[in-house]
Amino acid sequence: MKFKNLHQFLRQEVNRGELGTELAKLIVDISISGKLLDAQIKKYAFSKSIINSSTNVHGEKQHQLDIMAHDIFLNTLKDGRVCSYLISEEYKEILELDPIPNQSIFTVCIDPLDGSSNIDVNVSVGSIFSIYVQDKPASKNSLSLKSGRNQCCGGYLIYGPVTMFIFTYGKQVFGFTLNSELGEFVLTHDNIKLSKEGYTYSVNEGNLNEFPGQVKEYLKFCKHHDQENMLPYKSRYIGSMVADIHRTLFHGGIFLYPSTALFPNGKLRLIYECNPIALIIERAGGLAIDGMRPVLDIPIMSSHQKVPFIAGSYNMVKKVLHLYKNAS
Ligand code: AHM
Ligand code: MG
Repeated sequence: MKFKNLHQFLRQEVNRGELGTELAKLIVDISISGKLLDAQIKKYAFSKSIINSSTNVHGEKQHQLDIMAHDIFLNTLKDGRVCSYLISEEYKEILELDPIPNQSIFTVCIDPLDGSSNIDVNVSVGSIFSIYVQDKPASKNSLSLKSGRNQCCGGYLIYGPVTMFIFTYGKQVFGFTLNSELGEFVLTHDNIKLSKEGYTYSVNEGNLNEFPGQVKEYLKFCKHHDQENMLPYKSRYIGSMVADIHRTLFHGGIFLYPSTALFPNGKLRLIYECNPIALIIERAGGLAIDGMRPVLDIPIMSSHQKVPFIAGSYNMVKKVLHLYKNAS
């Protein structure tokens, strides 16, 4: 593949009419936040002095890096002056920024640092983002995002052995890798596709007894022996969604965070965790559902709403969908 950094790529896409200038600027701002955060993670991941005992809006333990990550995205987007509203996992209210007047109205939704509970053991973590463009000014308290189908762009950064930036707008999913010598994201994966079949399942099986019957039945299927059909499937669960999804996207498979008896809406949040991942998975040829319906069709009711989430290779997720439909 010919060398192309993120700026060259975006400029070409703008020239071709595939991408608007303002959206291209937002993508650049997100990539800058990712580079800054990457450096902070490497510096502070094991630093005991910055682990604090605060809790976020969801009552979950917050790592100091969660707060740093939020601040990095907020400040970069503020300076970029393209984003109008920011919704962050780490902040209860919708944040109103100060964009240059008379341009499109963009709302960015972010999970600034997903999987931060894994940081101290050097497991890959990530940032997840979703972008909407609105026609008319929205009121700060009720943004009319409607559903994930309206995202104009969605993606994630994964901070692993190498840092990658995966995103989609239009029809394709692109992957860029941070070249540490150049300090730049370089196009390494053009038009990423997810295989229709997969042979790996990824779920926190400690919750098995709490799962709906359909999920229990599917997991039973994953574990039965049928060599011809590559069963039993392999079990792989990191507990850092970006890492589990990244493996699923590149190797095929299924990721599940279903409802449980205690948490009927699961754990993951719709607008800044599930929707952007669902957009990538669908664009790559896979499927993402909450059990009965595509995640991207779920009406957005509030900023921090949770949904059950099942995503991955098309045929695997379809099988779970059938189990849900047959049971209803
Ligand atoms: P976080 O946003 O507070 O990091 O929580 C989300 C994470 C996901 O990355 C991961 O899929 C999930 O929580 C793991 O949850 P569990 O420990 O219940 O399996
Ligand atoms: Mg998260």
